[in-house]
Amino acid sequence: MRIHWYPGHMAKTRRLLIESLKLVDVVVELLDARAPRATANPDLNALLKDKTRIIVLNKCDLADLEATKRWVLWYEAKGLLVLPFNSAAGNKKAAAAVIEKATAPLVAKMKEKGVNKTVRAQVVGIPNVGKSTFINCIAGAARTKVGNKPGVTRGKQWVKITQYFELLDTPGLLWPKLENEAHALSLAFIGAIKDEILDVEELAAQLLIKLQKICPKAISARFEKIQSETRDEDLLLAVCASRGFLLHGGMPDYARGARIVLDEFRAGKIACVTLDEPNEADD
Ligand SMILES: Nc1nc2c(ncn2[C@@H]2O[C@H](COP(=O)(O)OP(=O)(O)OP(=O)(O)O)[C@@H](O)[C@H]2O)c(=O)[nH]1
Ligand SMILES: [Mg+2]
Repeated sequence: MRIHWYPGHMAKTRRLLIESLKLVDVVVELLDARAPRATANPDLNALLKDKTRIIVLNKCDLADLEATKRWVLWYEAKGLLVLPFNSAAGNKKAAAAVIEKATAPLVAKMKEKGVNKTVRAQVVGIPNVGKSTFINCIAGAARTKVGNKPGVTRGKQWVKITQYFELLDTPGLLWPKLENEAHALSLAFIGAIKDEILDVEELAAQLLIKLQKICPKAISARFEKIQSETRDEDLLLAVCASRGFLLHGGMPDYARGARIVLDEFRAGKIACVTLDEPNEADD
């Protein structure tokens, strides 16, 4: 399945990012803990230059715990500050503390000059990764709009946390070309690409094939008609059979089956899985 993606507003979002980087001391890059590699923007290294950067492995409640530990070690080995986090139910102190740690040298330097530095942090990441939720978590209140679909935040928004600490929310940024097909699929599985532009039945079928490989027991437990011997091309049919999704005339309701597979996967109801590993060849 080839995923074509070139929305016009992404170019604008990229410009916005470049502009706003000039205003901040630190960048908090939110990755989805279920697919840290696929959700890392390959452009960001060049854009950030030597800007202080923190990695947050967000939605870690939906990812495989052991895989998250491996990703944390991998980022730490690169000398980066990294925090596995659940923004939907997270410890706001832990998130604020990691930003404080990253900016402590700058704050101390300014203090020596008699200035109480206001730390400004920008939160960046792909659409729907949880940027606005992360900011609300630190703020302890619903200060930015969130939603369970990509493209909710449309412009930049400053959120003042304390007199000396401000966070910048920005729209999600997807790079224009998704050259790596596996990464493109992962982005679509986790809901970073609008379903409206995708063939959801094909997407759900691909997701079932992937899950059958990485967590066969969980997938059979969720959809009882899926067995270890179920062929790849019959997985969606087995989902429909498991839930009794039939159209008039007895044909399987593939559209409904596909919707359920995507929704339940994204909500972590099938299994907590991580789709990519830190030691793959393309590092
Ligand atoms: N389970 C879980 N859900 C989360 C977490 N963080 C965010 N969410 C959910 O993910 C969805 C997207 O969150 P947003 O904060 O709107 O994402 P965003 O990155 O700001 O998205 P855009 O503004 O569209 O780029 C919402 O339904 C949140 O409740 C998390 O750590 N765990
Ligand atoms: Mg947002």
